[in-house]
Amino acid sequence: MTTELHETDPKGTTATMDKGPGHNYDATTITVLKGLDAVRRRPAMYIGDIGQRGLHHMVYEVVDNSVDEAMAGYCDQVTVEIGKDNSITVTDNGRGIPVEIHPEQKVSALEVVMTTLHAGGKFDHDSYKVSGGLHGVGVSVVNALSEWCWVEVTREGIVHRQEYRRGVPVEPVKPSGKGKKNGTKTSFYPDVEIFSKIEFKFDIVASRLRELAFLNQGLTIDLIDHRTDKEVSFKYKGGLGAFVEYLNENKTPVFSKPISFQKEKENVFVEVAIQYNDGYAESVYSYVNNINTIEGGTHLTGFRTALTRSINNYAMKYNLLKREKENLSLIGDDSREGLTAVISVRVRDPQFEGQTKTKLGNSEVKGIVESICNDNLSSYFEENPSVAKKIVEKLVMAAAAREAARKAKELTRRKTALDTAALPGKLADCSQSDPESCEIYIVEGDSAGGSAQQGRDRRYQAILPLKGKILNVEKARIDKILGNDEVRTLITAIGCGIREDFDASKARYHKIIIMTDADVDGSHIRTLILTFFFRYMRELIDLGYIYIAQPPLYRLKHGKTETYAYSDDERDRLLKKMPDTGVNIQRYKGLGEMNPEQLWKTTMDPETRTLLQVALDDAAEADHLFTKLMGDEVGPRREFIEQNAQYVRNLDI
Ligand code: 0RA
Repeated sequence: MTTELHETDPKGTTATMDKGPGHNYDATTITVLKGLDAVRRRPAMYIGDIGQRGLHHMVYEVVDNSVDEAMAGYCDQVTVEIGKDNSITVTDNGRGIPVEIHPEQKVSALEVVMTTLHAGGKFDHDSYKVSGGLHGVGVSVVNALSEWCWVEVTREGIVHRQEYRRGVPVEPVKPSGKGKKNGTKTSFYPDVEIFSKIEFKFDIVASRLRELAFLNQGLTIDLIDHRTDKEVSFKYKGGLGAFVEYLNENKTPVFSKPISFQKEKENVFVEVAIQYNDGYAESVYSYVNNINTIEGGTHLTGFRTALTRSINNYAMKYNLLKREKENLSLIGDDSREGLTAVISVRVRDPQFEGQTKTKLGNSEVKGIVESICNDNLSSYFEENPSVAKKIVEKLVMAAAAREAARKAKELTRRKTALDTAALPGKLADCSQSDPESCEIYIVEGDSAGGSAQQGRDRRYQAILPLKGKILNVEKARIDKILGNDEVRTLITAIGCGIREDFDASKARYHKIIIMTDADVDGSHIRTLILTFFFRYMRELIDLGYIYIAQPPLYRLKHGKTETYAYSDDERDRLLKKMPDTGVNIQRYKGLGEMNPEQLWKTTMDPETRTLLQVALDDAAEADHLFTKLMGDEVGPRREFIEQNAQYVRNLDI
C-alpha cells in the first residue's frame, strides 16, 4: 500500500495528465489535479484512515449525498450495492446532480462536483449540509481515492455519464442514453494503492444504513450484496421512536410506546424519542445532520436540562417526591437511569469541536432544544399521567440508590487516593510508571494469571487475574456494581475512576488488554469485561486503550520445531507446508495449558503478538448488541464471536 504516489512530482500533474484524453489542460484543470493529488497524498486527513474504517467511509460519503437529497425532500429511495468485485454502487431517485455547464469553470457542474474539493454544497444554499466532522468532505474525495469511478445522472429523460480514473475524468460529461426516472447513480472501486485491504463488511455497511433510515423517517434504503446475494431493506415509518424501540429490543420498557416529538424553531429542526426500561444504564445517542455526535454538545445539554427539569416540575406539582418523610429532588443522573433516548437535530451551519470533532458547539442550539423539549415533555406528562407516574416512581428509587452509591463510592475513592499501597493485592504491577508505555493484562483465572505473571516483561507489563465471571453490569445498579470485588479491583487497578469521577488522563496504562480463553466461557467473560468498559469507561475505548489478546488455538510440533496457529485456516495452511507424518497437533482449550514461555512467545511479546484494538465507530449498534448479549436470551450470546468482529480493528504490533 502506498500513499506517496507523486512524491517526485512537485506540480502533482504529470502522473495523471495522460489519463484524460479530450481535455484541455488549462489553469482550472491544474488546480483540480492539485486538489486530487493533495487527497491522495494525505488520504487519512480526508477520510480518517486508510484501513477498514476509512474504506467504509467512502461508502458513507456517497450515501450521505443521496440522504441530503432526501432531507431536502426530493428523494425517498436509496440503493447500495456491493459488487462481486467489492465495488460499490449507490443509486438514488433524487433530482440528479446538475449537469449544466458551470459558468466559471466552463465544464459540466457534475464534473466540478466530482473533481473539486468541497464543491458539493455550492448549488444548494438552503439545505442542511454537513461541515466538519468526518462526513461531508465531498464525493470528490471518494473519486480521488478510487481506482475507477463513474456517475450517471438522469435528468429530464436523458442519462449523462462521466468516468474517472483516480479522480481524473476520462472524457467530458456525455449523454449516454435515455432514462425515465430522475436520479443519480455513482459507482466506484477503491484504489489498491491507497487502501490496505478492499473488502466491505456487510454488517458494518448495514448498521450505518439502518441508522440513516431511523434518522430519516420514511426513507427506504436497500442494501444488496452481490457477493452473497444477501439483501436487506430499511424503512422506518416510526423514525426515532422505532430507533429507541430497536435499542430497547431486549430490555423491558417501563411504558409501551416511546415518547417522541419533532419541531422546528429558528431554522433548527429537533427530533426526540425517549423510553425508560427497567435497567440502570443510560443509552442516549445524539445526532447532528445525521452524524453521531459521540462527544455530545449543546443539543445534548439542552435535552438533558429539559428532561430533568420537566420531570422534577411534574413530580413536585403532584407531590410525588416524598419518600420516608424525606423530600427528594431528582438530579440529572437520576433522571437518566434506564433511559434510552435518541436526539437528532438539523442545523444549517454546525460547528464541530472536541478531540474527534463530534461535539456540537453552536451555543444557540442549547436554548432551542431545551425549550422544545420542555414544552413537549411537560404537555406529554400532563396528558399521560400514568406514564409520568411510572417514570417518577422509577427515578425516585434511583435517587434513593444514589445515596447508597455515594457511600460505596467513597470507599473506592479513598482507596485510590492512597498510592501503590492501595492497589489491589492481586495486581502484579509493572515497575515503570509512564502510562503510555505500560500495559495491563486482565486475565481470566488464577492459573493463567500465574503463567502470565511469570512470562511477562515486568518492566512494563502488569497482570491482573480476575476470578471467574465479573458482575454483569447490564443488570445491576451502580451501588451493587461498586460492591462487587472484581469490579472494584478493576477500577482501582486502572486508576481513572468511573462515571462522574471518571478522568481518562488518570489511566495508569494506555494498553488495557483482555486475555481470556478461546472458548465460549472465555468469550462470555470477555463480553462482560467489555460491557463494563462500554458502560462505565467508554472514553477508554474511544481513546483506543482497550485491546483483546489473541492466544493461539493450536500448537503444531514437528521434531523440535513448534509453530502456532491462531485460526483453523492457519492451521491447515501450516500443515500443508509440513511433512505428512510425525506432526503433533495440540488444541489449546485454555490459557492455563501454556507454560509461561509459550504464553509470552505467542500472546504477550510485542514483537510477535497480535492485538485487536476495540473500536466503536457505531456506539448505538454496539449498545444494541451488548444488550442483546447480556440480556436473558442465550441464543444471541453464541453468535458473539462472529458479531464481535465488527467492533475490533486488526492491529499488528
Ligand atoms: C444540488 C442541486 C440539485 C441536486 C443535487 C444537488 C443532488 C446531489 C446529489 C448527490 C447525490 N445525489 C444527488 N441528488 C441531487 C438539483 C438542482 C435542480 O434540479 O434544480
